Amino acid sequence: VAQTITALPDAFSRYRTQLDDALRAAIGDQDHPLYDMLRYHMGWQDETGRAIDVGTGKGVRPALCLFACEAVGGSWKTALPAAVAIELIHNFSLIHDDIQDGDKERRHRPTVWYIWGHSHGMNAGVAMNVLANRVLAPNGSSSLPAEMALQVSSILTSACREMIEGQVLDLGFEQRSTVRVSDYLTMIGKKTGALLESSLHMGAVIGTDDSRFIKAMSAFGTEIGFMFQVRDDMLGIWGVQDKTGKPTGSDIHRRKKSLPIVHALETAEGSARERLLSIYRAHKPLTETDIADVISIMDELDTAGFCSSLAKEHGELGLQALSEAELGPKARAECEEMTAFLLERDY
Ligand code: GRG
Repeated sequence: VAQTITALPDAFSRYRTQLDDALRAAIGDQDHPLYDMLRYHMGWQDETGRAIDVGTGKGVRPALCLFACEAVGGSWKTALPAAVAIELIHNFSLIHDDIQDGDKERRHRPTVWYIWGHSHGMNAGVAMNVLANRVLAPNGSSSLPAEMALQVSSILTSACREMIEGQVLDLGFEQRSTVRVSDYLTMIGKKTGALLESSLHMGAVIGTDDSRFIKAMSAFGTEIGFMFQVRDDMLGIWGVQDKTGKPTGSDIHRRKKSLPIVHALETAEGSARERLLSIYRAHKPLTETDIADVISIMDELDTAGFCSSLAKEHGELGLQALSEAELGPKARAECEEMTAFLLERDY
């Protein structure tokens, strides 16, 4: 996996302070064990409740939402409730995903369920979801006009439903011996793409009523959603633990049907195919040799090259879709910069 040469785009950092303040306000400071778990997950507290600041997630979705609002001519602060809601929904999905996958670590820290157990992990995830809905409720803390809050909330709810559909497909793939690249693309379009698309879609809807801009932003989001998950899958195999928080080869260890393995299973022939199938069908934990063999088969098949090209292709499709609307030159340049960054990110 190539080193990141692109610097963090300004759009991913310039909203950060206000976004963090708004997220903290949405989660609140109640002295109650539920909120301790939420604040722990966000990286604001340690597991004993002491305040810390270890840095949260990358905040890609809220940044895209605020950016989209600004890029179509709106004032980005008006989109803060949508940005907060999307980040809370994303974190709800991560808390539940960690339970479903049995992951003990996320963002270099023990996961919520690993500390408090499955039941509390489920409670924490659902609470994140409920708080997200409350931020956008017309009579809630949202500063959006009621009609706008309703419209944005409906975009977010649909995306959340699609995300869960995608997660169900993904879990189903683990039980199947054959998954085609096309099945995989359908799955990630839902699991990851829907939320990324809705980030830009909501931001654009808040910033303008010009449907060309809204459509262009939404189409851009769909494509960078594909790109984002393909890159995520590459990092799950060839990523470096210090950066990603996951050991190199971690998705092979878990027999996840991520894109690299889907590609390898679809294209390998002869003894390589037999070897892959025997590793993926066995019911015992994978050995270091199994993992090294899978990686060497992927090398032979240039699986990394296939994944990179696919990611790049979707990035280009996204930028093409944007050309349907005439964004200002600064906004256009920033879209290109964000696309390049997300294509090459190593964390
Ligand atoms: C069971 C009701 C119910 C819901 C669960 C678990 C779930 C629905 C959906 C999971 C969706 C999921 C985990 C998608 C993966 C998307 C992805 C690439 C996550 C990593 O996103 P980053 O890199 O994370 O933006 P950070 O840490 O930066 O926030």
